[in-house]
Amino acid sequence: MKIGIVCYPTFGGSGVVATELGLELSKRGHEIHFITYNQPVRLELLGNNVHFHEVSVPEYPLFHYQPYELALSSKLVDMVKLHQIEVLHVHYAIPHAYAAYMAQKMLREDNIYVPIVTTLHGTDITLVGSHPFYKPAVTFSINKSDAVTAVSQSLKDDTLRLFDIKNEINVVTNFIDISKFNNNYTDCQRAMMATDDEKIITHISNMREVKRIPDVINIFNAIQKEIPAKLMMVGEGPEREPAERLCETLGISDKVVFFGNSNEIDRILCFSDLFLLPSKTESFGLSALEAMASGVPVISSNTGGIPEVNKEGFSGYLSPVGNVEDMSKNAIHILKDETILNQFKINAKQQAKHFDIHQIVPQYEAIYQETLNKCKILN
Ligand code: GMT
Repeated sequence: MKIGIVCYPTFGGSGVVATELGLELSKRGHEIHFITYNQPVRLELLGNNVHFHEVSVPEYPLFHYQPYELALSSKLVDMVKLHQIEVLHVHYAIPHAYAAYMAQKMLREDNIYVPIVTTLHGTDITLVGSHPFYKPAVTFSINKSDAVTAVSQSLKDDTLRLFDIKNEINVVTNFIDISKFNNNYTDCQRAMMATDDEKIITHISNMREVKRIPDVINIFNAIQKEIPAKLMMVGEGPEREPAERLCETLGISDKVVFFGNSNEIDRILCFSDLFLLPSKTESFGLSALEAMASGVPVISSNTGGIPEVNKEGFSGYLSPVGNVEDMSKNAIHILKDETILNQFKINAKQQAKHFDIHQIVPQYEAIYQETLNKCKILN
């Protein structure tokens, strides 16, 4: 199949999922065309079956906002025609589903029908999409897609609650290539980060308010009072600077390392003992799954889709949003006893296997095929 994938190419779960999906589909013999404004961050190798088409938005001084959707829908039209793309899979509703719908309409003028599969990722629904300024366009684009998927049952429920949806929503969970998270690195550089008696706690995110970064720092502060520990903060975002200041105020700056964005999170997770994800909302929590795949237990909030990923008392613990005391207590419980910690590490890895890429990608293939068949009958 020739599949066009539209996503945000930046650090962020939806772009990571779209990229990994495209790479796996190409390994399974499909021809993949990434259509976006930059090469996706985790897309390092462009093979024969994987192509990247850049969407450029010319700057024009008259415009206060440059019209990205317009440039994207025009590019989609051109690429579908040039490469005979059969299915467009758009990740993140805003503005991708909307731009794809416009492209579909334009192509129709030339008697080309390309079905659209829209995958909802979370913030496109819970934080941004449901804002009254966007809601009518988001509702319309979801209803006009030929197939819709959500990355968790919780996100499907939220979408049905917040929007007037006429389309069926299929839950296709996020996934992970377990083999990429094999932490038997011979060069796992733990010794560079901590002494043997120190535990390593990690948090990875794009450090926006929704991630509750002060909670991460406060949980770590409580842990380090009981157990020698270091905190690895990975990612960039508006909450980073306030977090660095909070570390200074608490007098723990020497125990916290801020890495910035990293393409090698598997190398950081390979020496981590515990992962913190106290988010206010999270449709899935891909970073928690990546941690678990590396054998790192997770202390998280019990919001959104996280309980579908992190299992209470097995792969980690879940607490109500903002309950720093409970999260700290659970973290210390896991970390203070080596036998308990090792059991949680084994469990975390086992739990991650439920989301292996080889189980999930065929679900997308089936949706593409079904959608194509349905469209052939209708046209
Ligand atoms: O939350 C982020 O930092 C990024 C955001 C995105 O759109 O890339 O993540 C959302 O999609 C991810 C992939 O499906 C999910 O794992 C995240 O839980 C979801 N974020 C939220 O719902 C806040």
